[in-house]
Amino acid sequence: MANRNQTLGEFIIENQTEFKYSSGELSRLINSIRLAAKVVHHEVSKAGLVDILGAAGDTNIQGEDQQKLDVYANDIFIKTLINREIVCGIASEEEDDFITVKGRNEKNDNKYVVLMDPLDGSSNIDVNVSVGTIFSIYRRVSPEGTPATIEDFLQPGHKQVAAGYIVYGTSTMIVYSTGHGVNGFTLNPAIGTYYLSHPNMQLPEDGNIYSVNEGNYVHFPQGVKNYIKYCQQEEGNRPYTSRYIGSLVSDFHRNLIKGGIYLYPSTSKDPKGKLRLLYECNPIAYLAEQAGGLASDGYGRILDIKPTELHQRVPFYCGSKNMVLKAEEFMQKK
Ligand code: AHM
Ligand code: MG
Repeated sequence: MANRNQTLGEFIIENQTEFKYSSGELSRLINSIRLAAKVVHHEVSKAGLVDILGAAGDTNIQGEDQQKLDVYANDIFIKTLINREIVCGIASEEEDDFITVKGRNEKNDNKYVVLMDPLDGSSNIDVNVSVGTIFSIYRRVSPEGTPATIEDFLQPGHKQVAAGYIVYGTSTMIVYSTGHGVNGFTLNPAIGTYYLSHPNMQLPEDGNIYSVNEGNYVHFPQGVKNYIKYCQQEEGNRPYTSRYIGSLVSDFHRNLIKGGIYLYPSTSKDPKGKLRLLYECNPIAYLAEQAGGLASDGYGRILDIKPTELHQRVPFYCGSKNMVLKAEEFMQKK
């Protein structure tokens, strides 16, 4: 029976033996993410005061340049991760190339790489709508003692050793998995502590929510158009409800709790879709599967794709198992 008074710190210690590699290291890594997330939470929660405190590009009262929040979040996560001496490399949506981290005594012996989208859906910031951070963690494949290489980052998603997201919503939450189910922790901002609020999260096998930017409808493949019409037909538990925030973390988080499907298909303008495989789709797909759901590019499992580029895009269909299978069926008929 999960103990809802349990803090994230206690949970990490209690469950670290489940991790098949040296447990302390992964715990320190998750700890650094939880710390950076608190700092970003604090800054995001002030975003509405931007007219008072100064916008990005302005100089604040201390003479410091104000940064855009996504740049700020990127800096905070990178600095915090580097300080813990666990990662040998970091890739971020905000960085063209990956960063190598030499580690203690410049020995290049840290074992993990982290890939992240430090502030996803950041266009929502201006209108006070939830945004998120997404992260993905792998063991390096290059030899310890040498600098991280691109191969460390271009691993298929099923090789992830942990993944998760932070949603900066009405509450700030960390949701993550180390391969033993998915757990969610809610931040009590008054004391800076996360509590286990959503133990062992399970994606309902069926749902009645579909989440897609229907403004792109005319550009969707015929299979997706047919699936959307199917969602809107009156039969059984259909028509489904349409819910789309335009912030992947928030849309996925809602569907994870309530049951639903998120779609970002290819379009005639963007044949590979919009979302990034390595730091958006893979970590969300890992969580979906850990919670009993599925994630597909329309034809096969997201986590089996062998990446070829750091910023690769991929069509994305993710959520309740039976809904993703149905969407695939429509895609494959066409
Ligand atoms: P971003 O990384 O530039 O923020 O873009 C990713 C976001 C996702 O969070 C969201 O689901 C999607 O883009 C929304 O795109 P659109 O506005 O095309 O519907
Ligand atoms: Mg993004």
